[in-house]
Amino acid sequence: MFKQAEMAPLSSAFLIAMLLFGLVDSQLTSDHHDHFNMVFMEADKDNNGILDKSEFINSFTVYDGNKDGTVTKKEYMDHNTVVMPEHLMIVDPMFDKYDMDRNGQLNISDYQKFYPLMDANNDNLVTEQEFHNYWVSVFGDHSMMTMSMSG
Ligand SMILES: *[C@@H]1O[C@H](CO)[C@@H](O)[C@H](O)[C@H]1NC(C)=O
Ligand SMILES: [Ca+2]
Ligand SMILES: [Ca+2]
Ligand SMILES: [Ca+2]
Repeated sequence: MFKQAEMAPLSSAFLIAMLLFGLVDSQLTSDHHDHFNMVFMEADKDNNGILDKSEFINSFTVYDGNKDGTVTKKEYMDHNTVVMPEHLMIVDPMFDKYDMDRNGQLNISDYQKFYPLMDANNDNLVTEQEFHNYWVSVFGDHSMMTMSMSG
């Protein structure tokens, strides 16, 4: 295991390497699908296969380690790294997608603006299928990766 202080630089280098040699030129792997499923299941508190808006907003607090209402990229990465280190390469670009106002931090306003993007049929509910389709469409778009690497 890495010591805590070494985590950030190591994981950035790892990410860039994975983006360059892995994701950019390839399709989604089963790890990515696993990660989408895991995030969905973690947020769908009543396990009914539908992520309603309040469940989605509440899922924000899972990442907010110090409970100050803001989730930094480090907090977000730390949570996901602890849960599943091999999912790291997909977590960084997911954070950037959630960050609707692009200020480098997440708060509830970002989540409120983000929710409708996943709701393909505009019925104010996000089904597991909609959630999955959304992320598959994001990561099928290579400009997402380019953006993440340059930003
Ligand atoms: C979220 O952050 C943005 C940018 O700092 C800010 O304008 C907005 O008021 C914040 N929203 C909440 C709910 O704190
Ligand atoms: Ca639910
Ligand atoms: Ca933000
Ligand atoms: Ca829907």
